[in-house]
Amino acid sequence: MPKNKLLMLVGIAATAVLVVVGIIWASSVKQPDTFSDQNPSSVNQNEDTPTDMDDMSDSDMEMMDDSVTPTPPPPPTTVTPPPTTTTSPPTPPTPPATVTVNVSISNFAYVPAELHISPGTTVVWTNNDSAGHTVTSESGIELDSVLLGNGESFSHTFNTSGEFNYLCKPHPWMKGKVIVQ
Ligand SMILES: [Cu+2]
Repeated sequence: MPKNKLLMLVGIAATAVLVVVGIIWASSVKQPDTFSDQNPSSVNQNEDTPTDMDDMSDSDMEMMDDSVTPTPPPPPTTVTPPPTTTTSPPTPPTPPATVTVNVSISNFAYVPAELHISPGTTVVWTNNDSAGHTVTSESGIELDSVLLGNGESFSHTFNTSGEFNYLCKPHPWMKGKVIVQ
C-alpha cells in the first residue's frame, strides 16, 4: 500500500524532525546552563567587581578626600645654629721693634763715643782692635762686659732713660756715653 508507506514516512520524518528539534533545543538550553555553571565565578566577579569597585571607589574617594585634605606642612624648623664665635687667641702685644745701634771699638776708642737712643734700643759693641777692651759703666752696673777679644761683641738693651757713661777697664781713658731719652 503506497499510501500507508507514505504516511509512515511522513510520520517518521515528523518524529525525526521533532527529535532533531528537541535535541537542538536541549543543546541550546544546556549550553547556556553549562556556560553559567562553568563561569559562575567569572560572572560573579564581573558582577561583584563593579560593586566592589563602587564600594572601593567610595571608600577610596573618602580616603582620597582624607588624604587630599591639605594637611598644612610643618613649619620649617629653621634651627639657626648658635654663632660659632671662633675664639681666636688674643694676639699678644707686639713687642716694640727692636732697634739696634752698633758701636765699633777701634784704635782704642768707641765710635761713636756718644749715642742718643730711645728706650728699648739695643746697643752692640764690637771690638775691632787686636787688643782686648771692655764696656763698663763708670758708675752703677748698667754696663759690665767681659774682656772682648778681637771680633767679639757685647750687646745691651737700654730700657730706662738716662745717661750711661762707660769706659774700658784696661784702658780707663777710653770713654763713651749713651743717652737714653
Ligand atoms: Cu780698652
